[in-house]
Amino acid sequence: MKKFKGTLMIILMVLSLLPLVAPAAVPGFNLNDSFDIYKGKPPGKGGGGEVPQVEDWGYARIGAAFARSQTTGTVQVAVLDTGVDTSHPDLAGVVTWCFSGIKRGNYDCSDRNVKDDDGHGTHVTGTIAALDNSIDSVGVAAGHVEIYSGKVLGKRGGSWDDLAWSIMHATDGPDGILGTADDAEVISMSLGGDISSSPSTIAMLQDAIDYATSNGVAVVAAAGNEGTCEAGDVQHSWPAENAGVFTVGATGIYDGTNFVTEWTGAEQDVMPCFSNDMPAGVVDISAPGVYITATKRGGGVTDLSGTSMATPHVAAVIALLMANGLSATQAQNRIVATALDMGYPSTMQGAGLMLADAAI
Ligand SMILES: [Ca+2]
Ligand SMILES: [Ca+2]
Ligand SMILES: [Ca+2]
Repeated sequence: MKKFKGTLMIILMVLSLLPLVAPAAVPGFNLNDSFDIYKGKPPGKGGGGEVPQVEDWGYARIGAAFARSQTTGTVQVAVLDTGVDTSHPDLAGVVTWCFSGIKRGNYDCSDRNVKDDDGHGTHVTGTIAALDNSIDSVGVAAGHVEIYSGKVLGKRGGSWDDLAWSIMHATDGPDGILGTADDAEVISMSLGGDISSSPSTIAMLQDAIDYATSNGVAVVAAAGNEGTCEAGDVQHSWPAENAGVFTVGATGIYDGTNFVTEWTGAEQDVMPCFSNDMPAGVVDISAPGVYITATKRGGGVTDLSGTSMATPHVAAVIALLMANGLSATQAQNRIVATALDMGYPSTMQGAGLMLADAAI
């Protein structure tokens, strides 16, 4: 009986996502975290698991501490993801507004409708905003951001309609009114999917993105993790491919044998094969995305890899630049102009590795 009920619920959920007419199969989008999810085990079990604060290698590599030291002010960054564990001690007070794109409404951040039932959104949020204190990790824009958590992904992925709604909802901010101080400055999306078979879905998403960018919001998205390192093997992903989106590939640091997790200055910047090689002009920038240490759902930290992990580094640096008074466009141009060319095709690395200390 219980099983039947569960099956029925899933069928109802699927039906509710289908369009009323023209039921062409449009795949939903998924987390860009297919590479090496939840590497390692957290210390302790079932939450807690607090560790002395560690600065992730990526934080060091891009010069985040210096960039933070040169920043005044605070901006709002919307993370559209699986939700955020707002009870995590290293994210205390960081998330100031929660909404569900799936339910199309605002919720108290402790409500189950915005709960992070995966851990992906909690990790992404930590990379942007984990507190600079004595525990766990530290965010690239720590102390200079408030996070808006928009839950757009459930256990089975998400729908494009919900994502488009959420982009516009985040742009309007908590008061629901466009053009006020609480509007998001940055929207960070560590997600994507191939909707090349549905121009109408791409257009619907583009309208939402245009609403954000035309109102001064920086829209950042992951390139995707379907790359193969085979020349000419071009991958597609949206919203990465939508016009006006600042699209992010992943880098790691390499000691000649392995990707490593401590930046000493002697390592090579290497792009992992999973980072998508996309049509010309799509990828804008690259950022750390291999073995990234950040906040784990339930407490403590964990390492994850993917363009999902690179994206919040870029969202955070745009936030720092905007906190200093730059526009979204100026911030993105600054990051591109000061990037380090790693020698990869621009279809994969964009302008190269983002250097926060140079951009600031
Ligand atoms: Ca911390
Ligand atoms: Ca507003
Ligand atoms: Ca782009």
